Amino acid sequence: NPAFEHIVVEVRPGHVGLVRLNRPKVLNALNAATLAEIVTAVRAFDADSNVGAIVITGSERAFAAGADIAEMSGKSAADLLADVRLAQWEALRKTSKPLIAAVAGFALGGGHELVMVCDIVIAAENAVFGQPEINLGIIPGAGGTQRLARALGKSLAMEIVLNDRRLSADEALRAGLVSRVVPTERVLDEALSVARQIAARAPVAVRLAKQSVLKAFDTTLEVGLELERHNFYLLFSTEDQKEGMRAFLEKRPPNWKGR
Ligand code: CO8
Repeated sequence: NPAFEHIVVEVRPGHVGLVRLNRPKVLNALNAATLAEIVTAVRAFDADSNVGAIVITGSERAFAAGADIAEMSGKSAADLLADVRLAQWEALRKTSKPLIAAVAGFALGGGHELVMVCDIVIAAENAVFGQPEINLGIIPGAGGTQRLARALGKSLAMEIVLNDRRLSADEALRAGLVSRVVPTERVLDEALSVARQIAARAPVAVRLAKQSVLKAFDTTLEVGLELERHNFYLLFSTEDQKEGMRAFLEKRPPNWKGR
């Protein structure tokens, strides 16, 4: 797509939208223009009825080595506050379709925060996760402190954020940050395969399933359980619920309509 300079965007077989970060000279550092392109591409896939799941990946050497330090170094607080492109970042959180990260190499700083905004993370054996902002005299600014604490617990989150502790793929798996580790050359195929499987499922159920699981991270159990129950009831208003149960009883595969 010629509209993009820093990323490569394509629809892969099986209704999967793929966003590949492509700034190899700076290990996919996320300057504001790259961030804006990622947000634009993900939003377009989210609105595209031909896409059922979205994969974000980088290169074998780096998923993304963080915000672009060269671009950031001269900024004032007011500059950052006024930069709408940083605020757009929040839009990724509102994506309704599943976001799957295929991570090889460095996922540091803002790159790691991009990983954590994804719903499922598949790691290559060579992946390295961390928040090295402390070395620059700053802290994570795109959700790192909050999502790490929720995902990994206090002690490990503190080591990572306060003392630049980096996690290997296996450590990230044990900590629950990623759900699979695969040989490096297989990481994109594995993520595409998971994405294809999810894209073939009942779309409204997938959407409400994602929304319900995410709720667990930002509210009380009481409110989360209530949302789950409402979404559960809501799905009984879809044709796909009738079809799914009829297909089971008739011992045949379901034919999802997405409504
Ligand atoms: N920004 C700009 N350029 C970068 C970055 C970066 N984050 N990371 C690497 N590069 C550049 C290097 O400067 C180098 O350029 P050149 O070839 O011109 O010298 C090139 O990429 C290759 O890097 P190295 O030579 O350093 O490669 P190594 O294999 O020796 O080291 C590392 C790889 C360990 C990843 C190292 O490059 C490094 O430490 N990078 C910086 C990591 C970092 O500190 N990241 C955090 C940045 S701060 C941040 O992310 C705040 C987030 C705020 C939220 C914003 C929303 C996303």
